[in-house]
Amino acid sequence: MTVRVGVIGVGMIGQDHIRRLTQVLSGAQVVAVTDVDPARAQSIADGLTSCTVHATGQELIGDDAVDAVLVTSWGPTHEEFVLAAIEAGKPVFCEKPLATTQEACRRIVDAEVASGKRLVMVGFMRRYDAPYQAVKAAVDDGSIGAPLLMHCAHRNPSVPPYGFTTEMIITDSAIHEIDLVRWMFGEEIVATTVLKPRRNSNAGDDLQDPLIILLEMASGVLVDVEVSLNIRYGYDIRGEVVGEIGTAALAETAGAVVKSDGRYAGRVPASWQERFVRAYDVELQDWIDAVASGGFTGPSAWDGHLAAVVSDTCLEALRIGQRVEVASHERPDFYTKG
Ligand code: NAI
Ligand code: ISE
Repeated sequence: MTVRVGVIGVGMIGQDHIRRLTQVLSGAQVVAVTDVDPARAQSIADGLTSCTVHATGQELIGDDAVDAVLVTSWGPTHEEFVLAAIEAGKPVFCEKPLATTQEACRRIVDAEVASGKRLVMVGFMRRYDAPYQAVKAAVDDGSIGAPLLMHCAHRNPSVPPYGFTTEMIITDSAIHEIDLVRWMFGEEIVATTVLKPRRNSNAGDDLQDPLIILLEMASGVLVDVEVSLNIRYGYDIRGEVVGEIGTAALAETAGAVVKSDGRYAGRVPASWQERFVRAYDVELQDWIDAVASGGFTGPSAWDGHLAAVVSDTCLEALRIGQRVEVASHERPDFYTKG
């Protein structure tokens, strides 16, 4: 079966996902697109075979030719499109964040549970990244002993000088680590503290960049996350788990480390598109295969909801400058089945 996909929001990642669906992966066809910028939607459709341009996301979701929906519009618009896809009974892949508040995520969870069918996958692609999977394997097989700490760095070369807020450092960037450590250690985050180091003078005037986010896991594992959004030298994602008898760290580079003339050098990726290119491929292929077989896979709406609960807690910790405990939430049975 070829899965006929409709894409809502054809900006940076929407276009990148369309490229992989049409040129890299198998089993999918992009049959419809929409964007609040209709000219952009039209120019993307013009580059595809038999692709309809819809005026709105709702219209696209209602199109009988669309089997499954890919939501790659701005975060605040995700809720309405994911809810509409659930209502239409169509599988939906939603880029992170699932929605921008825990209340909005909870409405999605409730709607999915009420529908009786798992339809939502969230784009936490780091779970599909081979280096992160290798670190998790070392944690799971006991070769570094019980994990005690994890050091993470999430460095972007730059973000636009306007429109990117300090809160988005948490809700848009650190949300990846929030999901990642729940997956890495198979347990929940119970408390968080957010620290404000000296400000990078390359950041926009209103941006407190970098931030240090401390995440306390239920077992006592402590995770520190440095998020720097204007570090200029490249897109650098680091992670190292410290265990009782060893450590496991993301490999420094996916390419070669070249040693010559008394020096060594390797490439720092330029962007998230470059660093995680394979992870996005594997993630979306996994989704297409699951949709084609009538099943489900990947990070769930519940994962998206819990990530939002923690990111809301981080926002509170940032606001009051103190440690804040994360409220516990009982997982509906619906999300433990299968
Ligand atoms: P972008 O601004 O480049 O693209 C968003 C597109 O959505 C724009 O073309 C905009 O016109 C369109 N749009 C906004 N509201 C819409 C609506 N109501 N209906 C239809 N179209 C609408 O943003 P970008 O960077 O592509 O991010 C999109 C989403 O993907 C965000 O949620 C972001 O957090 C996520 N993202 C995820 C990444 C990952 O590593 N998994 C990487 C980059 C973005
Ligand atoms: C962007 O939206 C992403 O999701 C990238 O993966 C992340 O590294 C970046 O910080 C975000 O702005």
